[in-house]
Amino acid sequence: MIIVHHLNNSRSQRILWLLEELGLEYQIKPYQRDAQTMLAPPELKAVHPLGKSPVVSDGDLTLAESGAIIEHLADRYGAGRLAPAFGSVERVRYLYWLHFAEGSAQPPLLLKLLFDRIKTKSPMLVRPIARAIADQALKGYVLPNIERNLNFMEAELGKDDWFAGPQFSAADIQMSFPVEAAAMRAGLDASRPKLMAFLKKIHARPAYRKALERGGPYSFAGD
Ligand SMILES: N[C@@H](CCC(=O)N[C@@H](CS)C(=O)NCC(=O)O)C(=O)O
Repeated sequence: MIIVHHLNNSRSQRILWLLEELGLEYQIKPYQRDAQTMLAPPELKAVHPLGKSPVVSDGDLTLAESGAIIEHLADRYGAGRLAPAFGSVERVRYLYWLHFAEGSAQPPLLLKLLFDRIKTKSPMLVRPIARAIADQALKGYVLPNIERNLNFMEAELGKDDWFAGPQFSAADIQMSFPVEAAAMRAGLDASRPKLMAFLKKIHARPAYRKALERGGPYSFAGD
């Protein structure tokens, strides 16, 4: 039995969605973020030393890192579904987006989340200074990188219906988190119609909805 160590409002929602798309049986072990810090509870460190979610137990295997989990599950149980054939151009695009999501798209989104929090939550006495530093980092580095990434993603989705090509793939599941996070808190809006249409299409998929039912509330609020 596959067990998904699932933290509320987190990337592990993608794994539930993938498992629903593949029609596999699985168990959810739920964990709750600390309401103040948004961090995962210490129990997750007993499952994997980094104590982050998602982590999947699959028989003797314990695997963390969403991209690796998605690739493993699609290769082991997909029987050709949700992953383009080895040797095809789409396979390379698939690999690219599987890695881009966490390697390039998420870091500036996480930095924005942190700097936005510093601006509103630092102690009153130092808040003006904290705000000035955060604004400088946001303006000089974070926001231009988010903008460039979103422009690139929008242009790529103009080439085909999905990130890796004409067929829906697990790369779209992996990319859903940064696209959802950008829509929630980084200004992605109707000015980028391809990305907005992508969100609409994935949200309408029965497996996406089923995964939400099983995983519980999901607001893309945390990282
Ligand atoms: N690159 C990792 C990131 C894992 C990660 O940061 N997970 C977040 C949830 S979305 C987490 O566990 N945050 C709580 C914490 O850091 O304590 C992946 O894709 O699995």
